Amino acid sequence: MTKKVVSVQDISCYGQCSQTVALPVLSVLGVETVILPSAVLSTHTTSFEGYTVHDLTEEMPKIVAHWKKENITFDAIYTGYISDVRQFDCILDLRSQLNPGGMVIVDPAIADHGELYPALSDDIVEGMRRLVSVADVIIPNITEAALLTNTEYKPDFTQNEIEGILHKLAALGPHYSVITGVSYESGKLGAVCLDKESGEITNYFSDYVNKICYGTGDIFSSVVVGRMVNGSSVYDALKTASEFVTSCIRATIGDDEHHYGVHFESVLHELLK
Ligand code: PXL
Repeated sequence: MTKKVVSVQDISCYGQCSQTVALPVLSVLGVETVILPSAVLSTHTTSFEGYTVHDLTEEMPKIVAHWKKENITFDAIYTGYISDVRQFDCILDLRSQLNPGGMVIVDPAIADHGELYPALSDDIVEGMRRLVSVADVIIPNITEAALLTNTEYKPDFTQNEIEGILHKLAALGPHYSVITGVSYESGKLGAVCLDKESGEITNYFSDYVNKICYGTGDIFSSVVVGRMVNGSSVYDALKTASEFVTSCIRATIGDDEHHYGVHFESVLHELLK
């Protein structure tokens, strides 16, 4: 049976991130994707100036209430960029009403390169900790992992330090704590994961491609969600996601005009394998 996922994140109308990448990626992985938009923005907030933000905090509970009346349920809740701290109550309600016992996968998309995203306020971190505490899987980058665990950020954490942060993330609640964008040797970049129950840490690294691209975290998480909701192990999900993001970045090399996202469309077929 086709699995059904609700993707809770913003619509950045232009910019190849959040809902506009979650939809195609999850669809190609054979998952029915329902969206609960947290906000509508003209663009995402990291590569553009003067973007517009229309917050949907008031609308979200009404959408959830209607779904409840229709007896709609989900196999998984997937959350990304949340534009206002008041939205966490709605997401926790969605979980208890429409997804009891289902999977919760949280990409705490709040920060990168040591900085909170510009349109967010500091209270988003505490709200995100509440959501992380009910998650099965969390997929922060290094900056987000540091913020969630009150660890001072630096760009070059050692393997020991990363593993210390993984244990602190696990203490917040999730079964699987992943950190993305980790590198322990030059030429390799990937993700590390702590399974709280077994205590096992697994790593998957792919070839590092020397180009900075936006939107790759959202593509990575969408692949992990699609694979895991279809029953794959966390290791296989991380492997598919890392290799796919690497392909997306390679597909964007040479197009210097394309600063805001990656050309995922030309390699999307790789997910059909
Ligand atoms: O890719 C994460 C993301 C999602 N949504 C919005 C963003 C960002 C990152 O900057 O600004 C609106």
